Amino acid sequence: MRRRMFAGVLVAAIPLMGQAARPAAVAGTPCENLAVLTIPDVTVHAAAMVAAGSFTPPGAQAALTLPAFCRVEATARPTGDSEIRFEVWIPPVDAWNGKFQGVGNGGYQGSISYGAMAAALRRGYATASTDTGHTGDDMKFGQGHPEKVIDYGWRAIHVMTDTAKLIVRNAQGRFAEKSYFVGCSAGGHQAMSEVQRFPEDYDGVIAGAPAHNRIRQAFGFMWSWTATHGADGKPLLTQAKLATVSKAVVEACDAGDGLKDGLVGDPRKCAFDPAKLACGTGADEATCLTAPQVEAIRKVYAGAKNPRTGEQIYTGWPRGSEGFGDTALAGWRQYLTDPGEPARIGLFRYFLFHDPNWDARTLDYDRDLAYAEERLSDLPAVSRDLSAFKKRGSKLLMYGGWLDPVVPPQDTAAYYEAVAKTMGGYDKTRDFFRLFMVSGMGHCFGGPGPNQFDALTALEQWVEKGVAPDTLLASHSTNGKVDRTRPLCPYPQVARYKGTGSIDEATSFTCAAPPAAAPRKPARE
Ligand SMILES: [Ca+2]
Repeated sequence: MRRRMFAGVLVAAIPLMGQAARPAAVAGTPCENLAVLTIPDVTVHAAAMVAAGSFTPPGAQAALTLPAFCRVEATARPTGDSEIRFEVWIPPVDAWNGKFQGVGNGGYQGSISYGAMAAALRRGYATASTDTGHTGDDMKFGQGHPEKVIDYGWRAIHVMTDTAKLIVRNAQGRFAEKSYFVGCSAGGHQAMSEVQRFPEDYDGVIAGAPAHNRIRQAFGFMWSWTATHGADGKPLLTQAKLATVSKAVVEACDAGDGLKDGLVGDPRKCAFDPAKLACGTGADEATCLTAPQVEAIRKVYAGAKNPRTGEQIYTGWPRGSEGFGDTALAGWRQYLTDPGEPARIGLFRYFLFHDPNWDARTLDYDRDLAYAEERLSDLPAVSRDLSAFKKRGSKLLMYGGWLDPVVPPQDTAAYYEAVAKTMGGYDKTRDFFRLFMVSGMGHCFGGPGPNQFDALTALEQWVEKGVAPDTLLASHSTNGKVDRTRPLCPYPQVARYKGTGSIDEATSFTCAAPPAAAPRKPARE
């Protein structure tokens, strides 16, 4: 694995002295003066105070309401082909909580995450975000630009982190006391890359729905698109059919987790077969499945396999994720069935084969996987040895939704199990790394289950006070009104109903070992 450490030497506008531990009375550099910082391979384009009130980010439709901050805009060029834009937002010294927060991105989207920066700033953090070295989500940036693929894979976030910490130090007169990274989806991938490649960068890391198994996920998208489309490229399944399947999954498996609450606790324990919905001869209605539709769904559940060795390349998508809500992201539509071509086909066209006309039907799940893993080793972040991060004393909080139709939750849980095995068991893992799986949650948020929770406060308590999160309190709202709360439990524990009290109240639940693999009857207590 290539690892180009960013040479973070900074010629500061003020003398670097032993000021790190002193209180805020130490003067920093006025915001405007940060524009003249001389940082190797970095150009600071602008540094200016933004007054409290309304701020409309570049390219955005809606304005954000923000407290006052110093806005620094910069570009890093750690290689001759790099063009990594990033921003650093710094609260005035009396509003600063003394901490730094790097925030992640979504998809392959080459843009700065202003919304996430705003959330960090409102909590008093100095914060930074990058466009990861390109603009746009279509992956064409990688064609003939291997260094830009590396920037996307891991370098941009690290360079941003390194540089932003120094800029914050100059602005405030001291380094941040603690640094956090917060991300979901691609941001979860970035989080895991930092944990594995640069364990010194962050004291606390939140990795939501981590898309860190990046290459195999792309093979999974190819597999599931092929499974759900006819030879003519048309989708085999409509929204109505997908919704029918999700309803049938709940009917079949809701009670199997010990509590009939409209949610399937862990879909890996649900053996629902879509053949149960098979149409009668000749019929094709929204409430039933034709034989090709049954086959398509079975293949998506089963996941990509190597045809020669039988190896499972990537897990399938979970039962229940087909169409659990009305939006394209609340089911298979956005990433599997709606697209005219497989999602992330650009990885093959622009990153791997350098052929914009590459035909998905020529994909070889054996040789091409081996080739991709060799050539694109800068993309995934799936190392199971997190000992450098653990040894440093840093903490990692991961979460995933059991209905995620983008990053299959089985892959997230399997990764945690693999790390635990490598690190010497669950006991030696949960002292620095906890996973919270969320029943009834889709991709990063949303879904029929309680899916809103404050992971950052829990992580702050863990990092700063040594109080590890034994539960996270999650809530579900309808029209802005909370109608169910539930504890989230550190994997492999699950929330178990105590047997009395409302099933819509978190206090009626306790975290416990999961029920046996094949539950025979509802848990009593
Ligand atoms: Ca249930």
